[in-house]
Order: sequence, then structure tokens, then C-alpha cells
Amino acid sequence: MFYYSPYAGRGELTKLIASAGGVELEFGAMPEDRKDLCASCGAVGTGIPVLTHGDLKMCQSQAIQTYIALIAPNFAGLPPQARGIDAMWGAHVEDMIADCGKTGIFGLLFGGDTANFKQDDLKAALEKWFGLFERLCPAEGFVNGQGIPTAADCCAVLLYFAAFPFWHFYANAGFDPAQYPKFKSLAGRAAASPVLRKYVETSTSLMGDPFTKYPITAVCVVGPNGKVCGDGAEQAPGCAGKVTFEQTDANTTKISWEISGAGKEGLHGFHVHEKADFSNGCASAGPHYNPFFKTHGAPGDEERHVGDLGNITVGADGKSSGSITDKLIKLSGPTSVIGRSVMVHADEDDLGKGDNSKAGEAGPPQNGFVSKVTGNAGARIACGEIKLA
Ligand SMILES: [Cu+2]
Repeated sequence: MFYYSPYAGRGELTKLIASAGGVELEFGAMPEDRKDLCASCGAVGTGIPVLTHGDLKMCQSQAIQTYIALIAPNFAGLPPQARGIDAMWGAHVEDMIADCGKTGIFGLLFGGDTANFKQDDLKAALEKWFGLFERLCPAEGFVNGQGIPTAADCCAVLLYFAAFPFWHFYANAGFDPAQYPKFKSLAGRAAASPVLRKYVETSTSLMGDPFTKYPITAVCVVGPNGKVCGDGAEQAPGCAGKVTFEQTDANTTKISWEISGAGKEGLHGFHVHEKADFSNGCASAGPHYNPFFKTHGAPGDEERHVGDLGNITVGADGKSSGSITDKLIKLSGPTSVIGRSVMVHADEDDLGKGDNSKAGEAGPPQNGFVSKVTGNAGARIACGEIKLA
């Protein structure tokens, strides 16, 4: 039985390691006064997390992580060297938190104390640690060269995806962990691995955030964004409209749209793309937003990009309006779509169920043959940047 707060903090790494290792953790309800529970687990004061397992009662996050990894069936064959490297990563994470803590960030987060917060120091600490992590990350596969992520890879997932406290460190320091490419792709690979993907998607603690206030709203004004030749805008030169987003809790965002001039009647692909770069019209907005390294699918599928919103229905008058609710579109935190783009396509999105025979070929996706990449949704007829309202 594992006891911790509902947010990521120092409890999250244990949960990630349990998931990767195939250990089913039970979560205990924290008593209102936890003094006795903590004391019985060997803790000073009311420190958490604490763990009970049969006769075992213990505390200290790193010790609990080690214990869970040792009993994990998926890690049964891990050599001692790998266990050592895993422990090293865990210790680095603790040292990083301690370094960041010296900059007054927790006083700022919990008490609004701006006077004693040293932003430059926080940024320097993060740059120091991420420089190290980048150096320790493999270009491919996982840290210990195993077929599945181990605790070291779980550290990368934690640092990249956990809202509390990590994304508050980054936001307040003006720091972007996505600037570390090997680290970013290791975190994405590990999060997308079969042993972690379910956990990462459904965990309420990983991206849960005590400091985010809902609702959050955003708008996106879409249009052809110039470049009438070459990027599809000529197929519906007057396509324009507005898309609004409202996130009401950690896993619910309502997306409403009103589009006109969308050309032919019928279904048109409708996505969030990675970037709001329109330097080459809608063509330069990048692929579907896909932080979890998945393949293209329908909004209700488990295997889908975060940006996969399916189709909108355009009438004979070229207009479309409607709304959907989605669980993966977020307006804050590590997988926020703010600063990314909405895209309207000329053709129907086949939702990953069409011709995919050229998906593996080099070069840009070839429309009509890349169902699991683009949904074969054709030209990009309107796009715009998603901005906080
Ligand atoms: Cu698209």
C-alpha cells in the first residue's frame, strides 16, 4: 500500500517504476492526521511517501523506488550494473530538486513569495542538470539497453511530463526541456512504450496540478495564411473561421468551431498540428501534434496522435459548426496545445483505417498512402495559431 498526495512530486517516480516493472501498486487513503502512519513507517515527522507491504513498513522515496524495482517481475533479469545506473538517475533527480529548491521556487509556488525567488539561479540549475541528462541519454532505445524502460528512463518521463513541481520549475525559469533533443525523445519513447503508455495517459497525478485553475480558454482564428500556390489554399481560398477551446478539468477540453468557405461538401480532416509556423503557409505547421510517438487514429482510439480530432462535416454551403469533447487536448502543462495550430484539410481523414502502403518511405508523406501518418486528409486549406483567450 503506497501513500502519497494526489500530485506527482516525490511519489510519481515510484508509480512509474511500478508500471514499467509490472508491479500493481495499491494506493492508500491518507489519514487526516498522518503522524502515526509516518512514524510507523520510520519517517521523521510527516514525511511522505510511505509504503507498506505485508510486514514491511518503510519511507524515503528513493528507498521505496529501489524496493519496488527489486520486486518487479519485468526487472527480474536486470544486471547489477543496470540497477546501479537506475539508482544514479534517481539520485540525480533528487539532487536537481534540491538545487532548484535553493532558489526560492517553493516559496513562490506555495506562498507567492516573489522577493526571495531567484529566477536566474533556477534557470542555471535546470541548464546544468539537463545538460547532464542530455549527455546520459542514448540516441536510441533505453538507458540500460533493455527492451523496456527501467527506472532511469522513468526519470526522463517524470521530468518531461510531470506537472508538479517540474513544469512549474520550467515555466518560472523561462526554461524549455524540449530544447534537449535526446532527452525529449527518450522521454517520449519511454512514455509510448507498452509498459508505460496506459499509465501516462490515465494517471491523474502525473499531469495533475494543484496550481492550475480551470476553466482555461483559448481561441484559434484560422485562414489560408497566404501562399495560395502549393500548399492547398487554392482549393478553398476563402476558408476561414474560429475554433474555441475550453478546458474544464485535467482531462476534459471542449473544442467548438465555426468555419466557412471550406469548399466541397462532406467530411474534412481537422487536427492540431505541431507548430504555428506559417512562413510557408499552412504547409510549414509541421505534422500532427504527437508528443507520445503514436500512429494516426480516430479521436476515440487509444492509438492516436494528441492532435487527431477526426473530421468536421461541411455542408453544401461550405460551412461547418459543431463541438467535441476530448481528453488529450490540454491548454496547460507539458502537452499543452497553446502555441500550436489548428488545421482544416481539403479531404476526409480516414482515421488511420485507409491505405498506409507508403508510410515507411523517406521524404514527405505521400497523400493517399499514409493513413497511419496523416489520415490521407489531403491539402491544408486553413490554419491558425492556438492562443490563450
Ligand atoms: Cu492535419
